[in-house]
Amino acid sequence: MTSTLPALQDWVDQVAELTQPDEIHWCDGSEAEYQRLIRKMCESGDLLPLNEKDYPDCYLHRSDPSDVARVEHLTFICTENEDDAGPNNHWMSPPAAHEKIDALFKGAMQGRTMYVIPYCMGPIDSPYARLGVEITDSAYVVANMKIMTRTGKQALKRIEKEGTFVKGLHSIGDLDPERRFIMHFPEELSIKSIGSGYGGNALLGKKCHALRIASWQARSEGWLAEHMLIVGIESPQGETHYLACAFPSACGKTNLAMLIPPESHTGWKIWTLGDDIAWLHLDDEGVLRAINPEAGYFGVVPGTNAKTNQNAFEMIKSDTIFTNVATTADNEPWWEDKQVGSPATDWQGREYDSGNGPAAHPNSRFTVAAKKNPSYSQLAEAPEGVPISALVFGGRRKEVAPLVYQARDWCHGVLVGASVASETTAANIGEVGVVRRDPMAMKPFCGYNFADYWGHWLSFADKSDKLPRIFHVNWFRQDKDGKFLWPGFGENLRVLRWIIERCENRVSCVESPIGLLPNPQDIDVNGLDVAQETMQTLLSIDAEQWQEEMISVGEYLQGFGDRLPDGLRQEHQRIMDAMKQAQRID
Ligand code: OXD
Ligand code: MN
Repeated sequence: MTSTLPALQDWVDQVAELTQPDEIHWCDGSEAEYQRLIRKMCESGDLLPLNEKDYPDCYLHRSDPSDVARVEHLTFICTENEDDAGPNNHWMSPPAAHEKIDALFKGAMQGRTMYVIPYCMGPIDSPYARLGVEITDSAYVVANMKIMTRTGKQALKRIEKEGTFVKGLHSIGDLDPERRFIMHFPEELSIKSIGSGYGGNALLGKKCHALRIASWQARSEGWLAEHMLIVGIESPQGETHYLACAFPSACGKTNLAMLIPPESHTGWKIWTLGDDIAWLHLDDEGVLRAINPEAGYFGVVPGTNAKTNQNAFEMIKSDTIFTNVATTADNEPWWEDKQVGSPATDWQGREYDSGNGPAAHPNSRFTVAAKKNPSYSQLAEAPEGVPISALVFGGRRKEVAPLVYQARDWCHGVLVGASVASETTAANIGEVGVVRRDPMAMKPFCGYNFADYWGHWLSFADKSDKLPRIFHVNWFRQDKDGKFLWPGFGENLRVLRWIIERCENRVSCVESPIGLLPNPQDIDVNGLDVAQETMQTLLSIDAEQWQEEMISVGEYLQGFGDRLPDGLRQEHQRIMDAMKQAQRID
């Protein structure tokens, strides 16, 4: 196959010239092609079939033990001007980056097949969708991209019609961490990634395109590309509200997107539109609408069980690619907190020995089509997306942040988003459990200077008076003995209900210097074993802790120097003053 679009054909030819593959395969995105690749990988040992009876069409891939997560320290934004990448990114000049990485791509595909994957991020007929082509030498990447995006003929047709697409070049190289780089060239709409076959480093449609490059595109085109799930909440009366929620990696976005209403909430329904990424556009009426650019889930497996996420638990019983989980003696996939079965072989293929650490890697993943989710919303296919009532930020914080609060207005909401902090998780290589600032949960994913990004966010206030309300939640608050104060999971619906009531102006709130808090009695705890005292704690704000928090936020923001938008600086000052004022009154 070839393409009628010279820009595409020329690029494919140049890449082949550089990387010297044995053959070139243009992916048509068909089921037959997927099955052929699966068979080939089973023959080569790249995939291991799992128990066919209980896990039909499920496979296990074991990645190189040095290649198990995103590598933020090896991820670069390569813009002409270093300040455009900002202090939030690692930067390299485009010529230096191309030279460095092209040297590694030289001959990298010798003896391998080069796959060309045309893909569409978003519903194929959506004006909000964007196109890309990934070239890779990994059949595992092709199979995952088939599940995660809309690949193949229709995408190619649209690329040839529009002529614009993101170029993503990927090779697993020799998997040596010393020769591993994930480079982004937003000004050229291109990505080059080598040395990793794992997740966000290799499935270029996801973090590299749909967040880093798209955030750049979004700023120049007037929309937002965000690390947000999209969920619909339908009341027993049939009223549905859509929320887009940003949480740092591995903080429960997938669980929240597929929440199962607790027994106490008969008649409530949850509709999943996306679990990781939202592209947000203002429509002609000024309503913010969201599409999910992805078509599948690449979710963290450990912790998934019938109680925490029944939908995911059921959905990954067939047609799923597992990466780095353990297996049981009868070849079923196994992971920590699965709550059934026990591990015989760990994620590295060794006989299980608890002395070697967890059986499944903490960042082990499932790849599965979104349509398999029992709570999948057909509106995920709607070209116009869904209208968003509320934007919700959150982090994993043992203390400081209350269960929920509302930002006073859009500008305050941008500050709330910019102040997000969370304890780090295994989704990135690095220390786990330390609090770091993760503005809008985009620290690893914003493809340009955060200061400019906040400016872009602030500019929406001038474009529409129908913007969503903005909230902050924290499901992870603990008491002094380390016990979670809030039950989380399905019970989070109770908090989402308060958020919706606020959007509908149906419930009052308590004003505080940090924002608008619920009256404790307005969060329905009927049937829950949560004492009123605990609710008070969950909704309390400790003046001293908040003083420290806001000083630390201020210092963080100052790190962006003159580029920091005045609007954000003033908003921060406003909160500092309000806190001082409140202390004087106390
Ligand atoms: C992800 C992540 O894989 O955020 O979604 O790390
Ligand atoms: Mn994510």
